[in-house]
Amino acid sequence: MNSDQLLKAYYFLKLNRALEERLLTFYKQNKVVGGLYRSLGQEAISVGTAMALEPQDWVAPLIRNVGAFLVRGFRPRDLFTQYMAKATSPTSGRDCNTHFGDLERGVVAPISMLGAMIPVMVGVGWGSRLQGQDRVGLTYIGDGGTSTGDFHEGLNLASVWKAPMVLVAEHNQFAYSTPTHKQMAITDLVERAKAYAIPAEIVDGNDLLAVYEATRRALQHARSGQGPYFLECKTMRMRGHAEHDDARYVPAELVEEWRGKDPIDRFTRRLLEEFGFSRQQLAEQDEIIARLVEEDAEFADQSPYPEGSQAQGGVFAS
Ligand SMILES: Cc1ncc(C[n+]2csc(CCOP(=O)(O)OP(=O)(O)O)c2C)c(N)n1
Repeated sequence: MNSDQLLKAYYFLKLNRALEERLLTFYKQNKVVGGLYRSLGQEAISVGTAMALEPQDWVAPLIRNVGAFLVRGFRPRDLFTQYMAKATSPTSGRDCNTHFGDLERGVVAPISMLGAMIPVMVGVGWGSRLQGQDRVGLTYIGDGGTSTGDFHEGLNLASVWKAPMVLVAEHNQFAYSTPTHKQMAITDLVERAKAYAIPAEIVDGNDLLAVYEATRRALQHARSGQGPYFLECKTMRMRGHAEHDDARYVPAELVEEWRGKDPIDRFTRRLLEEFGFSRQQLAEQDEIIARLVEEDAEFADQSPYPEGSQAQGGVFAS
């Protein structure tokens, strides 16, 4: 990354976190419709992978990938209004949280069933290959999601067809309340990809630059016609599954250990100590972020709910 990109990465990491912190306040005020799923401690994965994409590539973010939406040009207000089911949201209040996309921005809206986006993104990558276009499809999966049938079928299909697809597995130790060792007899998710002859690597998911560089390698591999690539990003889910879940099943020492590996703290230290940024430069970004988050939070708070009569608009082709 050059220095512009480094500063951008800082901006997106901090924006990702500030946005979710503001959402937490809305949640406590009972203004969020449904659950609030956070990516606390996992921000470097969404931001690092999305920043590695080329503009023509496609990405399918899941609930923990707010950072990918931001990198692709969505604003905090898009997430706020989605979470609050406001008429001004990308789905006009018809769907919640991260259940939205935008074909113009190359963002495919997620399907809730875990693993289902893998065959979809295999199709996106393969379709673009058939059209002679240079696009890679990238999506994400949690450790729990790697135990679904769609994961295995999708990876097998991707490998046999050599589809330009990159799968980023966020190994955050828990699938809801189930620790990885209680749902699979392996410790590394890469084993699952290797079973389908897909090249796979383990990445420190809390190191933004490591994630970015590994994703560049993965995309290069997929783009060159060699087929899919699998990244296992080791990380930790620092909150419950969603905010209603106090995660009492997670040992306190484990959370403490990972608090010391916070991806934003680590990246900030490197910017200051290794890449020559000043505290002043970072503080300027923090101010821009705080203003944007407040402006967009206000916008969402003031936005109306949709009219009932509009419920079917955009659902069926006219
Ligand atoms: C096929 C399927 N089964 C169950 C669910 C309900 N569900 C949503 S998220 C989740 C836990 C996912 O754990 P993991 O894949 O490890 O991702 P994480 O939440 O840790 O990021 C479950 C069981 C679902 N969405 N899809």
